[in-house]
Amino acid sequence: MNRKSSYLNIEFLSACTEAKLYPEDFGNEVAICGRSNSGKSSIINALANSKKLAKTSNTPGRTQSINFFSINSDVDYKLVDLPGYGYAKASKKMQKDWGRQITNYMNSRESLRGIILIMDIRHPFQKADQDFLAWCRQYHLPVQLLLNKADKLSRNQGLNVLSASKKELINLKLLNEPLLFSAKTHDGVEQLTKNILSWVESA
Ligand SMILES: Nc1nc2c(ncn2[C@@H]2O[C@H](COP(=O)(O)OP(=O)(O)O)[C@@H](O)[C@H]2O)c(=O)[nH]1
Ligand SMILES: [Mg+2]
Repeated sequence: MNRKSSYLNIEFLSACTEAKLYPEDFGNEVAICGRSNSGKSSIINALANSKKLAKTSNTPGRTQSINFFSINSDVDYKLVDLPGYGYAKASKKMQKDWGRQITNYMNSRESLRGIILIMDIRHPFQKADQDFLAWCRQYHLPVQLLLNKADKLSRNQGLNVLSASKKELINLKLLNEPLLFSAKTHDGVEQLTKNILSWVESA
């Protein structure tokens, strides 16, 4: 592993719509979740310094798979791209499918060590985010909040959202520091890389 690089070597493993298709449940993994369009795919690409590892899209809301990636060619370390939630035009059936998929995954996955939660910095802590956070707490999982698309705000505006978000998280008894992030400028990539490695390596 190249420890000097602030990027991760991320390789696609599989896209799964059923729990029985997941890669074997061993080692340590970190899952990325957030509202549709918050930038999950772009963040995975930014972490790998790639443009095409994960598909980015302006048309959210298709039935999605859970996508598994390996980190730094180590079969024990995985990154998991969970389907996004909160898509305004999602049908009842899609919402139910989402709930079923995420519940199956979170309930069954022994190797899950933490959640990276993505919010669009311009629209943080929406109802669906609050629900998801409450859910993470039930599983006693650490949560790393990324305030993504920080390039869309001025530095000062970004810092204001950051400090308000810290307070929100403390109220929810979630103690990991939120991060200002931009998948576009790669602001925050270095810190997130460190945090992911410390989660998967120290478990
Ligand atoms: N300006 C800016 N746009 C972003 C950023 N991250 C994602 N986007 C854009 O937001 C849209 C949704 O991104 P995507 O990665 O597909 O989101 P996902 O649905 O959460 O996987 C795309 O048009 C991206 O180019 C960011 O940090 N800054
Ligand atoms: Mg995506």
